[in-house]
Amino acid sequence: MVAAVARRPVSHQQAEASEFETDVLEGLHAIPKHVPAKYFYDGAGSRLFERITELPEYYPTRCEISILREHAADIAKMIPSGAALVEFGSGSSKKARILLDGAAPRLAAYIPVDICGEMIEQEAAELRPDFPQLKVLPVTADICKPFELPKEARDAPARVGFFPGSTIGNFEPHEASAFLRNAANILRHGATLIIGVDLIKSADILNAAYNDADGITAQFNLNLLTRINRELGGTFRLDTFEHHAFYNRERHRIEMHLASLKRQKVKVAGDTIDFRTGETIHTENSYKYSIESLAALARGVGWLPAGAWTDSRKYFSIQTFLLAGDLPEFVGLR
Ligand code: AVI
Repeated sequence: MVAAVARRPVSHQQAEASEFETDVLEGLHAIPKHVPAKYFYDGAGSRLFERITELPEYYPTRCEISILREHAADIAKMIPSGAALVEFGSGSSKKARILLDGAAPRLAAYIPVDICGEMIEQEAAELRPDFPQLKVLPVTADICKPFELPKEARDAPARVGFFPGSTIGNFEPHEASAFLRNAANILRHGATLIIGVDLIKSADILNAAYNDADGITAQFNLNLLTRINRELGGTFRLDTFEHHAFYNRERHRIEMHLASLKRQKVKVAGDTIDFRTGETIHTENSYKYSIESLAALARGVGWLPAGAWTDSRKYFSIQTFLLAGDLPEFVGLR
């Protein structure tokens, strides 16, 4: 006989909490040890990331905003009249505002999509008074998984995806391909995609951006251990781990790690984890692309390069892609 099990509905938060535990334990028992970078962003982590974006060494945010401002008119030309603008992982919508300043009157709707429903609802409430004619229709979803757009976006003559911040660089290349494929399935035929991507450059500039003099990136990295201690009953002593970040030239990526300063045992969710002196937890990869290497990745899943712009030092890029249909002339840099 099969016993009947009364199933209680699992809340989104409960599901996320157990996924956190599973991912952390799996990663800490693996060789080499690792924890997914998405877990950086609890309240304190998100505030520390905001501070990173203002650091003198961390150029990406400033460069991206300068490109968006300088080339706003050209970028806006990639947004057809009546289109719906879908921002993937929108967070604060700060960069979308630059596009909306020019394009809002021509848009059917703006759809910010983020896993954190509370944050995008709040952002939407702040955007509406500034763009009273624009339909702002937030969607709470994981941008790496299939999700349905609101009817206004499905019925629009075209959909334009916006994925700023070089967040694509925090995906492994196969995950970046999967994201681009998922975006194509969601935005469908005739869509445009506008992506902000950090570019390959000298190791000195990259190393400085992830090893700031004020130690904010170190705090951001170590905050992951604070989160594990708080949410998973961890016993990490933060003064026994050190922030390491370096550019891996072969793989075109910044790697962030937390290195154990001594041999030690740490408890997490009842499990014991052994560390050797110098052993690290790999916490983040931040891949850097060239215009060509991102184009190759995008082409592989059906997106055709349509435009690219950089800042004057060629540190960062905004690149646009079209899903199918007639190709207009490539604009901006080659
Ligand atoms: C969010 N992401 C694009 C940042 C980056 O540069 O990879 C996260 C970050 N990690 C350390 N500093 C900033």
